[in-house]
Amino acid sequence: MARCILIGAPVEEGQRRPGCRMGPAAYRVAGLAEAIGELGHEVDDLGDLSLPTDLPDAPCANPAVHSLPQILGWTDALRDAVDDSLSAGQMPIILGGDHALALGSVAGAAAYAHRQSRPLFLLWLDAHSDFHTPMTTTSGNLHGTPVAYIAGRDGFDAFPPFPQPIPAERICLFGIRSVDPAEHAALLRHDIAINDMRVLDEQGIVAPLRTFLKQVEALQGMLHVSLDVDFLDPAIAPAVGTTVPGGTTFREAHLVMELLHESGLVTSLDLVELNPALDERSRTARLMVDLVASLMGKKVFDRPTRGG
Ligand code: B3U
Ligand code: MN
Ligand code: MN
Repeated sequence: MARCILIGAPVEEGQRRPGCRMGPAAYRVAGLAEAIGELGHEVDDLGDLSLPTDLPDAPCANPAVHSLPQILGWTDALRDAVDDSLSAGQMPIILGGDHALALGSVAGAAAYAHRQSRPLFLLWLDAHSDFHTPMTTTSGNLHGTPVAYIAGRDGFDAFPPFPQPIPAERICLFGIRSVDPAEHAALLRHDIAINDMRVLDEQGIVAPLRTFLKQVEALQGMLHVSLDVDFLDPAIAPAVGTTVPGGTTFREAHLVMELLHESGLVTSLDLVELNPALDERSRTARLMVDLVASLMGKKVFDRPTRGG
């Protein structure tokens, strides 16, 4: 059984639409702690992190970029919180907040993994590749940049150096269907596993996910999972600012979570981009809670684990 710690991260400066700051509260109202606790896990709630008050002055050569000082502040806070909870033997579950929070959460996981001399792997469940740097983004929204930071790309001069960049072969993008031209060009130069919707339509979700999980297992790695609400089809998960049609179905998403549970490999988790102001009677928040329950071991019917 895991010792989970919920970390509220009311980050919304990584994009322009207000509302993500209410995400942590929406997960609590939707019963996230109770759902995890019912499965027999220990669960604590750290409450919400707050933005440090002494924000650095951070000019950026790309005039499109906004809210850089705030995102730098959140990055520090998230990195320390995730590193501390992993160091205390807990499984951090970050309640976002937009995806810019992963600049810090994955940095925290990487700092801890580095000290333990364990390889860290990243599973990015998202409609987007989030592979911009602050220099290439045209929207100026830093929630589109974490994978590039984590992979050690140039262009993050304003940020602390990423503790131990994750080699491209240990990163898996899963469910993507919206990639900007600059991201596309950069992805071609990196050996990141790109399971876009074309791959998932053709092969289903099981084979590509098992391939990646086997790599994690072979190296006894740690696995950080970053779940963006827009990984899901907007028909079942409307509460997100950047809906992209053609996302994963309810059944595919649960199967991903069940396979992750069976693997026993997940060591930290982000829940990002939930915007409760766009939700319909909490249905997206409740779906995300149900998905976390599947990830933490909830089953329809308990049968012996199949090999694979
Ligand atoms: N690639 C676009 C759109 C985007 C990225 N992440 C989200 N949207 N959620 C950008 O703005 O960087
Ligand atoms: Mn994202
Ligand atoms: Mn996204």
